[in-house]
Order: sequence, then C-alpha cells, then structure tokens
Amino acid sequence: MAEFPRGFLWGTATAAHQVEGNNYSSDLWLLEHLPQGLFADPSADACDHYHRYKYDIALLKGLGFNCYRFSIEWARIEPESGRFSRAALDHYRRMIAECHAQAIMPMVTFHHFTAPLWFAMEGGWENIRSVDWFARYCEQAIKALGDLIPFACTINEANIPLMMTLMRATGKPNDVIARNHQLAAQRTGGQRFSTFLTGDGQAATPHLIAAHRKSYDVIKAHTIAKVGMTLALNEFQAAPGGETLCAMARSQINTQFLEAARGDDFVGVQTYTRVQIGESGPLPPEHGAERTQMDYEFYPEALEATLREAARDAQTRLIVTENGIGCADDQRRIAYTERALKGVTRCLADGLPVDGYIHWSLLDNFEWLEGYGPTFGLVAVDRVTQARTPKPSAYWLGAIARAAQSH
Ligand code: GCO
Repeated sequence: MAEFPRGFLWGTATAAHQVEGNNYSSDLWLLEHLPQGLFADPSADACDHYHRYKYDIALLKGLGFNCYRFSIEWARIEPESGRFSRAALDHYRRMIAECHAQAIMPMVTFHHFTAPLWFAMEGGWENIRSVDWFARYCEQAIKALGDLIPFACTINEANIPLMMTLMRATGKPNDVIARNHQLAAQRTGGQRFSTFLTGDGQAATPHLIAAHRKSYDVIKAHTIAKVGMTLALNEFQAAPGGETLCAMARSQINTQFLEAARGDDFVGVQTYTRVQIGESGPLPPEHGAERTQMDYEFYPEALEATLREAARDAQTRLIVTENGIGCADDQRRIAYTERALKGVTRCLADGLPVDGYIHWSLLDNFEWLEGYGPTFGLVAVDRVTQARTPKPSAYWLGAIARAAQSH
C-alpha cells in the first residue's frame, strides 16, 4: 500500500488500566471487587505491562511499527487529592524515554476511563470541580514529562459517558449500576460515587468538554507536543423511520465533540463499527450479519465514514487512534483491518489530512466490563505466564507498516 505519506504514524494502542495490572488506587478497582458487580472479571495483574513495557515496546518495534499510544494513570500519579507521586511520574518518564530509545514515537493519553478513587468519591465527572482537578493533574504530569512527549491525548473518548447513558451501552440495568454506586459510596464514605464508564453522561459531558479545553491549554503551555482528544465515533446510519433519531444521536454523541476539537492540533478517530438507528432507537445488526466478540456488526467501512465526518466537523488533522476487532479468528482481524485501511487510503486519495493509523490493540487485555473474554490484541497474552505470542495479524500489519515507511 504505497498510498501513505512519508511520516505516517503506524502504531498500536493500549490503556494503563487494561494492561498494567494492580491499579488499586483507581475507581474501577473498587467497582471490580464489589459483590454481584458490573465486571465479568477483575483486572488483577492484567498484562503486567507496568513491569514488562520495555519488552512490549521492543515487540511492536520488531513487528515494524513506529508509534506506541498508551496512557499514564492518574490514580497512580495522584493517589490522594493534591499528593503527586514522584515515583509514578518517574516510572512514566522511563517508559516514554524507552520509546525514544527504541525509535518509537510515544503518544501519551492523560485519561483513559479510570480516575483516582478520591475523584469518584466526589462524584467524578458529574462534579464541576472535576475540570480543575483534571487540569491540576495534567499540569503536574506535563511539567514532569512534557519534554519527552511529541503527541498528547487529553481525554480518551470524552463522548463515551454520554453514549453509555443515551444508548445504555453498559448493558446493565440502571438500578444495578445505582446499587453498585451506593455500595461503593458506603465502603468509601464518598458523597456521590460515580465513574466515567458508569456515571450520568448528561451531567458529565459539559465538564469533560471543559476539562479537555483547559487541559489542552495547560499541556500546550508546557510542551511543543501536538495535542488533541480522541473520540469514539460510530458511523450512525438511519434505518427507515429512524432519520430524526439518527440525526439526534449523531449530533449529540459525535458532532458536539468534534466541534469541540476545532482548533486542536488533531482529533483522534476511534471507530469499530456502524450503528443503525430505527424509529425507536439503536437496532441490532441485521439478521445473519457477522458479529464480533463485542456483538458489534463486522463493518470496517465505518472508519472511512467517520474519518470523513471528523474532517467535516472537527476541521483539523486526523489520526486513527483506535481501530480493530475483538475476534477469536485472527484471519477475520486481517480481513477487517485490510478493509479498514482501504477506507483510509480512499480518504488520503481525496486529500483528507490523515496522519496515522494506530491499531487497537497491541495486547489481548482487560476489556472493561467484559473482562478478559474479548481479544482485540495483535499479540496474545497467556493469563498465567504472561507470555506474549504475536498472532499472524501482528506480522501482517507490521509488514504493511514497514513497507509503507520504506518508500
Ligand atoms: C474504547 C476504549 C478501549 C477499548 C476498545 C475496545 O474505545 O472503548 O478506548 O479501551 O478497549 O475500544 O472496545
């Protein structure tokens, strides 16, 4: 595929809580351990990436990639409100330095779904004070790490809380979520326990957009990094009778956030599938349509559509910061990714400013409420020994990345 420009980023992505292990100062660690909780598995050791990151960076380098997107963990950096851990910041400085040492471009996400427990105990993103708390954390982090960061993502998928709320995407009844929040509040003495994934997305959204804006300015003030936010962008398609609802869903869940990204250095496009909207809301994939482990429709063409939507509405540079598939059959991962990349090349051919493709994920990892069932990794991980085994898709995509960088 010679259609990619020089300097195009070819990478893989992870998130701290999903791969590091033992993030026990975080909000989700508590929720994971409640009786009759929301999570299929606790995250536990995850992929022990906190200790194995040198090996994993060498793995993606050896496969042929030139970029690694990962998150730093707020709960490790600020385990108590206002107390910042020098040791945690030094750990992430070593991790970012390791990327440079291996000639891998680090792309650092400052918030990827998890937050410190103390933050959740104050109502999390539903609390207007979340904006200043997040900006304060970003300032401490960027002062310690900013000279080593070329790309920074402020908040991963700031539109997810609204999507989860409007589309009830947790798949859990509201009363079950509320009971878990009450139990968590009782155990911690918190006022109104709430997390990014399980809280009131309507209340959180204005604070998340404000937090992105404020943290963008804080980060830009301390580094020359290119800064943006990443967004979960489904391709919303109207089924007959669903035109009005579809327009509303797209406007609330996609457009308002893409417009909030205007003026940023880039926006991260994160697309997995399409969602068809009927007269009463989201429709399941059509009967007989191939589905992934997440019950998404197998529909890689959604990426081209959301890149074009993001170009129109965000009016800034684009990076595919997540795209991939939870599947057991790795050949379907190759088929999916090949079609997704063809959509990217069509966008490039039409002059869209796409600067990179970062695949979700490097490793099979902790898929939030679904636990360790879904496997998105290019590399399999033995849950007991932590042994890494690259799948055929890892060599296939790495070879494309290597070839694209050689012309
Ligand atoms: C997301 C998150 C990732 C997920 C991935 C697969 O987009 O939900 O950024 O943490 O694991 O998308 O669902």
